[in-house]
Amino acid sequence: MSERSNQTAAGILAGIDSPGDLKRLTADQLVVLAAEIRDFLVAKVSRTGGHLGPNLGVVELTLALHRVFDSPRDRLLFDTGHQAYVHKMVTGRQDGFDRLRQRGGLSGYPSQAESEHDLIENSHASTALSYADGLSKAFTLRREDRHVVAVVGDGALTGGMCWEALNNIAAAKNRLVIVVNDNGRSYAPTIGGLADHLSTLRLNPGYEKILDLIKDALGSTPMVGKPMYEVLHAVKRGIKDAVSPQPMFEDLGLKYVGPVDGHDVQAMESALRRAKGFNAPVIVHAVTRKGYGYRPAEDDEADCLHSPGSFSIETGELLAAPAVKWTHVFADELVKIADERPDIVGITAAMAEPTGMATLARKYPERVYDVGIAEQHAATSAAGLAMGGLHPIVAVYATFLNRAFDQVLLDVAMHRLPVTFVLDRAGITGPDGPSHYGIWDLSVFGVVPGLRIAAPRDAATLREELREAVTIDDGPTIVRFPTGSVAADLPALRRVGQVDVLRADRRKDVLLVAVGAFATLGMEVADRIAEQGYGVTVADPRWVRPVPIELAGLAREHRLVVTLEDGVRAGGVGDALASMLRDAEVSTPLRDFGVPAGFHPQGSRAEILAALGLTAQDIARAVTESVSGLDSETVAERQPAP
Ligand SMILES: Cc1ncc(C[n+]2csc(CCOP(=O)(O)OP(=O)(O)O)c2C)c(N)n1
Repeated sequence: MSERSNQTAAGILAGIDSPGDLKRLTADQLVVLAAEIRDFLVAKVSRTGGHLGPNLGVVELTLALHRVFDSPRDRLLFDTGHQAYVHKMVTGRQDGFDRLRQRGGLSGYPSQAESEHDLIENSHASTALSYADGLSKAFTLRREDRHVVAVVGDGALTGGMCWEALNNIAAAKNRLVIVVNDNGRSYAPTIGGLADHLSTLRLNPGYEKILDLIKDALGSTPMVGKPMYEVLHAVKRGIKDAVSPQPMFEDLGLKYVGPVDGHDVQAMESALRRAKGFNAPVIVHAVTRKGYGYRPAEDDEADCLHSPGSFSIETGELLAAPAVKWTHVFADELVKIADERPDIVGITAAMAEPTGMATLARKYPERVYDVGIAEQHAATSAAGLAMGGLHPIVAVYATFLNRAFDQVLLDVAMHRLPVTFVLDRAGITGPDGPSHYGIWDLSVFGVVPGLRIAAPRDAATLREELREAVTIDDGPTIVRFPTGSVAADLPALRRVGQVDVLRADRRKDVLLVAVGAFATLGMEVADRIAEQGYGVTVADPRWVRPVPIELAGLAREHRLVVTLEDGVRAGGVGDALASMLRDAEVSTPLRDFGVPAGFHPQGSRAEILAALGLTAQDIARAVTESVSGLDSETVAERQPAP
């Protein structure tokens, strides 16, 4: 490996600006290039943070793809898209890596705005095969002579959409290449029947022999002639049926090529060329190693440095000082609750460590279920667990529960089942960009009858509200909190019904209803409004759906109601409170501050909130203008108490 500290592209890499440049390289040059790419990735991602392990694992695979296919005429689709860095590097975007995932910088996922080589921007897993199915149908119908190639990980293959797509792809019989990037891992080792099948293959000593066999035969013969293929095919069938998933895919009606050593460019190229020639749906099974070529990533048991923040190149250790994160508070409290209540079980959708569910799994392994990247299944499986007398906690990122709306609505809520969904990374998250923002949950799940949503403001209320959630036994609950470190506890002055009052000035001009972690922002806004001579009450509803009725009484006493939430305004808590005030015939005007519905670009959480005008300064200015514009009648004159 060359010098890791090398920050700019050098050697062969510096001369690669487009896929055409790759096609001119010799086999030896490709080996050097792969090493240079790894150095580049490690150097850049060590500074910006980003998806390291997955990209180190697809270097050769990506080079082979671009040499065999003709992007953008042929369409390369990356499932999830977190493994597209190498693709970006060879499609003219090396310079962007200094500002990877930063505001205005290179996206961490494919992005149509960045390049004609990119198509799918969605970073939610298991979609690429469906896109590919549609694209290949379109090319066929329009008689366009173009190939569609989808790269999908074994982790993403645990998502149900992939199987729905495979079923259709097999039936449609169109020309389509599916590259399964099988590294045996999602974040952690991939779970499930398919994963077991694939890992049996990897562990089988016969497999190594097959790889050697294929390598020997194909390594020196990039273009495999038909006779050679027939021989190999015959040899492989003999050994491989016992150790590969070929029969499974072939039973589905898909051709299968593999297993291929995904770190051997020549072998990958040969397999892809063969697949390309089939003119039918075909699976190319590439076996790779997550984090390949960078020891700290290969050795990282938790997730092969799946997506670290900035880190030391020498050791792979993170540079950020450890801080108490929302996730840790949840994880620790969950274990305490589970100690007391044997009916508490956990579900994670392939994200045990990032959601904190791993803490429970370490203590009670038999009480935590990793269902794979299968949020819909997670919700309905939780319904089944609840029907069986347990209280499941489903811990997912807020953005990913969107997928399971129907399951939450009908499978869980309609059956009034006690399932608690814990939504981590709610609100504006940051560098992962628009498809990772957890800004839809309050609106989307706010309409689910019988579902109660808690938005804790700090560590103490997270513990408290989680405990309240698990005592609710006649329907589902959501507990949602943001990303990052948890700020200092914000104690309440008093509790009115279920509402915490955090500040109560003598003058009652503005009632500021702050949702969850925005309570801290609310207190800052209140300070600024108070400096202008207005009196402010700051209330944290704690449970935001249904909206607590106590807020109607508080609203009646004030001249203006202001809501602050870290979620889309449309259908959010502000909307819900406005509707509740109308029903209660409270005519106090309401201004709601939240995230405009839209696909907001990446950046740090603070940058994005500032761009959206969700800073104490901006909100205070707007509120002060509103309240100063109100007539000076007293509240009592306008609204006689009922
Ligand atoms: C619907 C959904 N759930 C969860 C995630 C979070 N996630 C991102 S990558 C990943 C693992 C993907 O594993 P795999 O497809 O095998 O790719 P690898 O990282 O191993 O290359 C997960 C769970 C996601 N992107 N989408």
